[in-house]
Amino acid sequence: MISTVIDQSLGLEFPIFQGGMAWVADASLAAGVSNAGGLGIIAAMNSNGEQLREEIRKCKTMTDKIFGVNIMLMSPFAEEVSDVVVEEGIKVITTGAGNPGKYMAAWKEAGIKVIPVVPSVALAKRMERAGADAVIAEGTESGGHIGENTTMCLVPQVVDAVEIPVIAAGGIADGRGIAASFMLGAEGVQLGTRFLAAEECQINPVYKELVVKAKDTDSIVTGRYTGHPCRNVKTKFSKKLASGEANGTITPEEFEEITLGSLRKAVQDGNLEEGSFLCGAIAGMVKKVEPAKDMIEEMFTEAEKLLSK
Ligand code: TUI
Repeated sequence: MISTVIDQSLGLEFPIFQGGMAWVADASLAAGVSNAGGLGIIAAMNSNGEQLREEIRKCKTMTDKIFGVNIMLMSPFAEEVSDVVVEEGIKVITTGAGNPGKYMAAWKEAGIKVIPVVPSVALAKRMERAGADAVIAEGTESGGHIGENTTMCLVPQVVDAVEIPVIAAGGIADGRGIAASFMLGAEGVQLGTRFLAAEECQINPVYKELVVKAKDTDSIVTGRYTGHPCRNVKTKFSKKLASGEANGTITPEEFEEITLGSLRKAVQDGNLEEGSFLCGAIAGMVKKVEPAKDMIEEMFTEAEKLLSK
């Protein structure tokens, strides 16, 4: 049985987090993963304080297990949602796309475990100094907005640089990836793309089908020239953006305009013409839609077998 400081300190059955995917990670998915023994996470990204409170309360009716909230620090609502998590008694927060330093004191005072996502060693060290309880080292294989370093290179370097536990993310979708993460020194894993295919995940069926049908070469990174590179499923839309970026026919300002709201169009409407279907480079390994519980049990059975070799 795989057990680490992460599952022990959070009271999980398995040391696995579900990524706080914007527009995707709602009460249904978070409760599904938490009920399966992992840490389900609600994404606060697109919610204001009251919308997040409603989603948290809904999740409490769907599971009596621990679940977390991901706060996207670029959100215009970051300030208000940072209060709501305290008021609602949330025990774990993950953060992305910025430095959670200014909220740290209030969260720690409320006894919340704060686990920032970091794309580099420098940021991991800064987060440790600021009081983070652990960090999620996220490689460029991840879906959505990404850093430059790969999971294979980033995780061991972060493990060597900090004393707090490290959770590996990016390019993990089965027991082999989980076992590999532990070999790199991680104490846990975070998966996003695999959970897009969970039965409990409420995304448009068009999105699920794109992920399940994807092969190894079907993810594409767009928007490097805006300073916010983003990994998506290769579609006519994302390929058009990539070529406009490469040949200069779409300016960075036009790019931002075209992609504004495009994630919502993918998740809710399955809009292939104007939607950004964020996914990781591992989408080619996600083969079927199934309950989160079946995914987690199968992955940990496989990881345990590999690690005991
Ligand atoms: O946050 C992510 N991935 C995301 S967020 C997202 S939603 C979105 N939609 C439209 C525009 C912007 C976002 C889709 N995918 N991953 C975690 C992550 N955090 N990756 C990189 C970082 C990061 C970057 C800079 C963390 C900290 C940081 O700090 C800079 C600083 O202020 O020191």
